[in-house]
Amino acid sequence: MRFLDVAKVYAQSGAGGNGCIAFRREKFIEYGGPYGGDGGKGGDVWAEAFDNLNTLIDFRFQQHVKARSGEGGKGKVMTGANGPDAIMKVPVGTQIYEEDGETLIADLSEPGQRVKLLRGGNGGFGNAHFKSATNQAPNFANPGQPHEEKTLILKLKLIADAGLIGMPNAGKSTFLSRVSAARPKIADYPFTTLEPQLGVVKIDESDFVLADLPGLIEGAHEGVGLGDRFLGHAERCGVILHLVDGTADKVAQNYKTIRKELIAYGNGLGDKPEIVALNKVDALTAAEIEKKKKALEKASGTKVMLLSGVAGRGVHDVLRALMRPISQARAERLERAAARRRPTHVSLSRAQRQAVNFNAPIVPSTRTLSEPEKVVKATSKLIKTGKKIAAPQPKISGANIKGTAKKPTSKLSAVRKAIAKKKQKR
Ligand SMILES: Nc1nc2c(ncn2[C@@H]2O[C@H](COP(=O)(O)OP(=O)(O)OP(=O)(O)O)[C@@H](O)[C@H]2O)c(=O)[nH]1
Ligand SMILES: [Mg+2]
Repeated sequence: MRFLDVAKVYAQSGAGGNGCIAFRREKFIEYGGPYGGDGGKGGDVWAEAFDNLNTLIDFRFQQHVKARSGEGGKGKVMTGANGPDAIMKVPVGTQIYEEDGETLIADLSEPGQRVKLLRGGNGGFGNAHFKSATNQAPNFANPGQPHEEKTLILKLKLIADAGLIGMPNAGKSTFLSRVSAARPKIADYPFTTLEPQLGVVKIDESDFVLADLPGLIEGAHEGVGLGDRFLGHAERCGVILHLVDGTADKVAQNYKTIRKELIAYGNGLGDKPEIVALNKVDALTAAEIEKKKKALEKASGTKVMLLSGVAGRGVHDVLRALMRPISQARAERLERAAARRRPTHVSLSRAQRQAVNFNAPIVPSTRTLSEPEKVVKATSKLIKTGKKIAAPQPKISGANIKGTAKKPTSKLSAVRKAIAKKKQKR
């Protein structure tokens, strides 16, 4: 199977179905009224990450992904069928970009992860929907919403735990074939490996995925040789195993050239944990090994491991050294995944909401309490403190005691009294 790590795809969602204009015409049903159903919704376009895929080659042959449109509504208030969704099956590690190739839309880094890329149009309402008291026979309906379309760039960045980096002929493929069941092409000419190869390495009860990447040469970031296109696959690696060909004359210079390319590529490759190994030590004398190791240690500033992919020397030590940063990177990845799944919504108290929403201090109410409210407050204080305090007694007006109440003086009796006074005067 061919390896393809970049693909351009035209995606289109489904349009919504049109609403229907129909009227109920039945014997003995007078004024049957509007009877047109709504249109169905158009299909969405999704991308889903699958574990068992490892190349974007499918999109070389299928460059158009289209979801079906919703069906139109029908008479008898029948709603049209929804258009089925279209699902782009991509390998885990695929990044989806806008047409410019730089604006990231989605990064599918976990199996089963799904993302909706385009939304299908809603179906239009049929004329039965518009029936109202003032318009009992609407003779109009909505058309369905149009589809959405987009050109997408898919980029696959393999999810390997460790990446093999080095100049052509450094012995990268030989090392991969030594430590895993992978069988990459090995030959003594540069650029034998033209596309990344993966292998599963087993070491001390655990295993990891090692990626053999095509060789880099000076100016790779400007497109020299195979360019730095494949370095994208090292972006997600937890550690880089930098192999330096021990049989070359200038090991320190070769090391620096590759470092320059990693830094020029960017995306954090320059800062990734790196393990430097002097390869092909089986073909060197002890003095040569010592001299080249020293030169390499000076150039890299780290401990240099001695390795021979062919003879198997130092292989286990290198694998164990790789395992440490790999475990750390895995733990970080798990943490990130857990953080993504953790609900971000935190419910706030009313006081916190008030402070957040209005950014205003919480001021106690200045309203004077009514008599019953005072009683309630006093009682609740009593309950809280557990103290005995006298509950306020209700005021007793004279009207409540028998015999003491003043007789109500009506207007009529006042008038009668005034008439009686006048009579006495006469
Ligand atoms: N003596 C010796 N030769 C080796 C060793 N490892 C690899 N070679 C030889 O080096 C040559 C290149 O090996 P490859 O594994 O194809 O190198 P590569 O780094 O994958 O090269 P490209 O794919 O071209 O980048 C082959 O002829 C191997 O036999 C080693 O440990 N010792
Ligand atoms: Mg190779």
